[in-house]
This record gives sequence, structure tokens and C-alpha cells, in this order.
Amino acid sequence: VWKDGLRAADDDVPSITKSIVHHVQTSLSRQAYNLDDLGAYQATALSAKDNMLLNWNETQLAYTRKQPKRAYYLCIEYLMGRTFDNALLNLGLKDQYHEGVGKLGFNLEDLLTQERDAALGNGGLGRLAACYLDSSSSQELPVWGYSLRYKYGIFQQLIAPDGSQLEAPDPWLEHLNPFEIPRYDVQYEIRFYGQAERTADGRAVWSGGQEVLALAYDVMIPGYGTKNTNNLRLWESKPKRGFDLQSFNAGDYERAVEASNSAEAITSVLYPNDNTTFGKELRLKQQYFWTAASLADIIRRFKSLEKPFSALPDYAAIQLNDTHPTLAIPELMRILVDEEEVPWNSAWDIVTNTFFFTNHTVLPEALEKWPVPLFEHLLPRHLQIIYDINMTFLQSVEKKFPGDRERLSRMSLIEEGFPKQIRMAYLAIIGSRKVNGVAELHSQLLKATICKDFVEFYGISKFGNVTNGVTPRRWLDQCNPGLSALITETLKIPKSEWLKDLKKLEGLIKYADDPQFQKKWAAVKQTNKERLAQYVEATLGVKVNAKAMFDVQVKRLHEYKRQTLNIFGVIHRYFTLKAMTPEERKKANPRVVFFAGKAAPGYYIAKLVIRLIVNVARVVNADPDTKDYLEVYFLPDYSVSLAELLVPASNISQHISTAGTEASGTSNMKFCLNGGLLVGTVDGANIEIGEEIGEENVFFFGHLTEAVEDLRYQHTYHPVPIEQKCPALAHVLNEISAGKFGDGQTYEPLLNTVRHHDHYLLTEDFQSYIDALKLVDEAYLNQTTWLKKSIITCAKMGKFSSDRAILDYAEEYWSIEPLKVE
Ligand code: 26W
Repeated sequence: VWKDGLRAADDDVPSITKSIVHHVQTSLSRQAYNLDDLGAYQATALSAKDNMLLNWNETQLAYTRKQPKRAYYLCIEYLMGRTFDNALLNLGLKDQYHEGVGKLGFNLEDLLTQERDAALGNGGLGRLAACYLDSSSSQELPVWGYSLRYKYGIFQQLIAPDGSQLEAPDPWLEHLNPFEIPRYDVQYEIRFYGQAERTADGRAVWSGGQEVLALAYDVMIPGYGTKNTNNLRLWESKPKRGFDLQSFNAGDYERAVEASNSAEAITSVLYPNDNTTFGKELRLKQQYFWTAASLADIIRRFKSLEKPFSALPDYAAIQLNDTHPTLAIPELMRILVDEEEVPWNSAWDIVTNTFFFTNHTVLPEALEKWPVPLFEHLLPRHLQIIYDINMTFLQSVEKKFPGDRERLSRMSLIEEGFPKQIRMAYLAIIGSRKVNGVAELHSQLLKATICKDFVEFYGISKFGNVTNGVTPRRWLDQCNPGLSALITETLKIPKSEWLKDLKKLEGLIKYADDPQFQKKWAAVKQTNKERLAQYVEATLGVKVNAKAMFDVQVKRLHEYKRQTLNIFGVIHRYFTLKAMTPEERKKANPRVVFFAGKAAPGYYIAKLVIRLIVNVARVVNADPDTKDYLEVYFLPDYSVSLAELLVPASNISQHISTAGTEASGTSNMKFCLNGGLLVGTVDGANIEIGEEIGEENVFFFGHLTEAVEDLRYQHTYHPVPIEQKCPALAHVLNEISAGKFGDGQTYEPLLNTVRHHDHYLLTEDFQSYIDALKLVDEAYLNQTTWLKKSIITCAKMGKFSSDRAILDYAEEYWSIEPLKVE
């Protein structure tokens, strides 16, 4: 039963119960007879962890032996959600654990909810990284993730009595975390501040300042249906010396612990900003701490191979996710030039063949730029290196475009001004082998805007596209077991086959018209809607009409994502229903509208939008005239786990960003994969979803990207009053102002963004949005055609598996190959 004397659970039920009891008694030192769900969860998770560890060890051993080229995925956020359920699923042990836990008097489903989400991310970027890790292991690719072990993840969102967002810390590590392994033997010293003195040979010595320790924590990433188990390495900051003994002895206890507090602060909290820079020194410290520790680790591993440094690109590909890890570029130059004595030009060759850069947003406010004085103070040597890179680079630009001074200043890594700023995106572009965007439209826009001069300089082949994807394990099988079972039964192939080759879903198309199949399909959706309704009742204490159409918009609150368009549309619908006679109302399509999402704590307008939604919900839900036809809910504290409830329960979901602003979107893929229909603008990956599933199955509306620039120009130079441009919307805004949903004054700043500049073009898209929703209502009334659309939508989502995306990166970018652990 015990493998090789290791206390690892075997995969039969008796061994599983035995190993759980063993962990109760030893790891937790508790007794089985008075164990609560939390304890039972911890012991069960530890038992599952033992199983994963065996695979993890074998995987790492295989990598060490066979020395394949590896990819390193550097992302400052990983939005993992819960691990336990996914681990059981990927290990193929869910049924056995269900039974084993049952034998001990517990219910596995209850234990699963004891786990806190690992919410080390804000939104799209972090969740994408989590999906990519799942796919890397599942596709048996040697990929490791690197990030920070934030003590506090994304804040918990509370809603105050007046409807506004409040933030509370997320102490996710309060209890034992069964899924992390501290590696006390893996530590690196990281320096900040101090002096950098150039030496005669073009190198420099960086000394003094503050030194802190980076300590590794490993999180195992099991693949689905394979032994391959990759690693996510998270760094924790620690003081190099516990505390200042001199001050301590002098009785100055505060000073004694100051240094240790400052070291620990680095990984204490995730910055809650999404798509907007913040410009704080601590954030730059996080970025350097993480990239320097990760590179030290990568270089140590490479050095153990005893190859010349010129071979680094044959053994390592380093993926920079957005600009947050761009410091890795000057850091690798520093290691090679200053520490390893590699000549500058050879070092630059190595660097530019090792890094790959993905951009995840075109919003100007998200483009990272660091003020030179702040940067120089924290990282004096890196500033020198960046200046040197810039000089060489601009010389080559000058050579290709002689005399074009404008171009030189446009392309410089340093933006002139007071203060001067370092353009991190440009550094990432010139320091990388290839650059890509995350959906076709986004990659096109990149080439036409941020990268334009660089395309002219390097040629087009350096710039590509990898459309995002999502893991069907978590986002179908795990969150929607009913649908997964129905698909398996219908396709008549093992689930492991279609879950790893998602194009196989196309086998469902031939049943799209089959009444029997449609009936089962509808029943699964209904069950999921009732499951969500139960959650809402348990958390908000209200009963939701689960017979109505469920309409969902869940994502970070941001003006460009236009939750405003949605809530204004809801208000318009409410007025329309109000104006009807009871007889007329009976013909309306009953709808429940769900919102969820967090706003950055400092994002005033986004927070006002939440407040408006909550207060509109209050008024609408309390109106007996319309109650049967319209309900609105704002579900607090959106998370991966909440998404796993919402995604399977939606009839439609909304992805309604101003054209050209949403780089890709990934929840659009999740909803469609679960048979929800998409209401959206012609933006990001919506476009490719439309191409795959057929435009007749998507509700597109709104202006196209090409029109946006002109429209904004018109708004600035030839503004037309909103009453004239869009009377329906003007009426909605006026009613809000007049106090229909609580004090109108409160919302004025939000309403004015629409009345005045309307940067996100609500007045331009409102009418076509309302028209699209009308089409949705009409379509929903005919359930036969609706179900057919729903089935075809799911069946044609194969392209959007993150397996396809990660294989694309592996082949076209990183040049790595699968290595199966036998
Ligand atoms: C420095 C502030 C900051 C923080 C986060 C700037 C930018 C970010 C992220 C890159 C923003 C982000 O998450 N972008 C989203 O990335 C997803 C994955 O590619 C896309 O699907 C979303 O469209 C995009 O908004």
C-alpha cells in the first residue's frame, strides 16, 4: 500500500482513506472522531498532494536527465482559483476520493468549498497564465511558471449599505496551504539601491544598498491524464539578516525590525490595478525582485549543464507576459556582462534569442513607463545598461533611416520630459526574439500603433499573433459536470479524448436539431441555473427566478468594458416594461441580469458604476409591476470560484467593449464553451468566436474599430447634444440625475463622462445595443432554434482550447517539444 516506504496514497479507495487518516493524525495531529470539514479538507488535500508529488518528482527527474529546452513563463499574476478539485480531476482520482471521503463520513463537495481561492491576480492576464500552466502540463511540455507569493491576493470586495465597493484584505494563507512546498534550499540574494561603478572593460560593479532574500515556494501543476506535473515557483521576500542586533541590544526594538519589515513588504500584497499603471516604487521593487530571483534560478539550472553561455537560447525560452517582467532583459545583460564576463555584443545576442514578449492591452494608461530618477535610485546599474542598449539601438536605427530625427525620438527607450521616462514596452520589443498580441484584431492593432516603427525597422516577421485560449478541464469538465457527461455520452468517446482534443466537440453538430438531445441539453442548463440561484439565495438571501433567461456580464470594472452600457440598457428596459399594460408585459421575455467584478480601489468612476448597478437593482427588484420580467443582481466578490458557478448558468453573456479596446477577452470563450450565446461588439476574440461558430449564432452590434477614431474626433470637434444623438439614452441619464435610483448628484461625474467627451462611445452604440437585445429576446422565445444555436456554439469552440494556444507558443515561438514522463 505504501509505495517504497513513502507515505503516498495509492489510488484504491482503502489506501486513500488510510492516507487521509494518516494525515489527520500526523500532519494535522488531530483525531478523526472530532474533525470538522476544514480539517478533513486539509488532510484529504495532503493525501492528494502526496500523489502529485510522486509525479512531480518523476517529471523533474526526467527533465534533469533528458535536458530538453524549457520555457519559463514569467507572469506577475496567476489567478489559480482552487487547486484541489482540479488536482483530483487531473489525477483521475475524483471518484475514488469521493468514495474514500464518504467512508470517513464526509462529503467531498463540501470539502472542496473549504479551500480558499489562490487569487494572485486581477483578471484576464492572471487567469490566462493559470490556463496556460494547465495546458503545458497536459500537453507534456517542459514549462515552468515564475511569480510572487503574495501574502495577500486581490482584495475581498464588500458592498456597503449605500451600494459602494469596500475593500478588505485577502488573507488566503491564514490556514495551512496544502499545495505549496517551501524550498528552504532555494534562496537568492537580491540587491536594491546602492552604487554602480563602471570599470575600464565596459563592465560595472554594483554594490551597497539593501539586500533581501528570495525564498522559493513550489506549486505543483498536474497535467490531465498524464504523469507530467510542472511547477509554478513563487518567490517570498525575507530579510537577509533577521533583525539589526545592534539596535536591538541598544533597546531600540522598532529600528531593529525595520529592515526586516521592509524586506517582507516586497511580497506582501498584490497591486489591485488592472490595465492602469500606478507608478509606485514598491511595485518596481516587486518587479525586480521577481525577475532577478527567477533569472538567478534559470541561470543556475543552465550552468549545471556545463554549456557555454552562447547555448542559453538552445536550453531556455523566457516568456515575458506584458511589460511587468521586462527588467529581466537588463538583468540578464548584467549577469552576463558584469558577472560572467561575456562581451556586450555576444550577451545581447543571447538576450535577444532568449526572450519572447506578449502584449496584453493597447490602452495607453496601461503602458508602463518608469520615471528615470526613481529607477536610477532603485536600480542604478540597470539604468546604465538601458542607456547602453538604447545608444546601440538608436545607432542602428540611424543607420537604416539616416537623418530621421523624429523617428529616433519616437523609438528611443527614453521619453523626453520632466522627468524622463523609460518606455518598458519598447525595451521588451527590442530585447525579444518575437512579439505577439493575443487575438487577430489586437495583433493587427499592435502592428499599426505601438509596434509600427519597430515593424518598419525589424520587418513584419518579428510580430505575430497567438489567440488566447482557456482550459476545457476547469472551464467545462470541472465547472459543468452535467454538460461534460452529456457530451461524453453523445460523442461516444472517452472524456479524456475530447478534453485533450477539443475540436472533437464538432461531433455534437449532427445532434443540434435532435429534439431528444436538445431536451437533455436544456435540462443541464436549467440545473446549472438552479445551482446559481441557490448560491444567490444563500449569499444574498433573495430568490431568483430560474425560469427566466440568465444574462451575465462578469469582468473587471472598467470604462472601456462598458458595464455602463449594460446598466443603462437595463434601466431602459425597466422603463419600457413600466410603460406597458399588464397584458403587453406578458409577451415580454423574462430576464435576470447578473453583474460581478471588482473595481481598482482608486478608480473613482468604476466604483460609481458598481454603486449605480446596486441601486438600480434595489429599485427594479422591488417593483411588483416588473418583478416577473426583470431582475438585476450585483454579486459581490467576483472570483474564479464564482465564475465556475456563473459560466455554466448563462443563457447569454455580454462582452461589449468599445471596438478596438479589449485585446482578447477570455471569459467570452468560457461562456460559449458552456453553450451560452454571446452578445458582443466586434472586438478582441469575439470576432474569431463569430468566425468559428457562424455570425448567425452571435449577437454582434456597435461600431467597428475603423470608425472609432473618427467618431472620437467628431465628439471633440463637432459635439452633438446627447438629446439629439440618442434620445433613449438621454432619458435614462436624466432619470438617474433626477434621483430615480437614489441621490442623482452622486452619479453626476459618471453621467458626465458620457454627456461630455464620451470617449467610449456609449451614445454611438446604445441604439444598436438595444436593438441587439431585442433580437436576443425574439430568438429566445423560440427554444428549438435557440438550443440549436447553443449546441453549435459549444461544438465549434475547439479553437479556443488553451492547448491549441500553448502548442502554438511551443512550436512557433519557444521551439520546445513535448517530453512524456513514462
Ligand atoms: C501596470 C498596470 C497593468 C496591470 C495589468 C497593466 C496591464 C495589465 C494587464 C496586462 C491587463 C490585462 O489583464 N489584460 C487582459 O489580458 C487578457 C489576456 O490576454 C485579455 O484577454 C484581455 O482582453 C486583456 O484586457
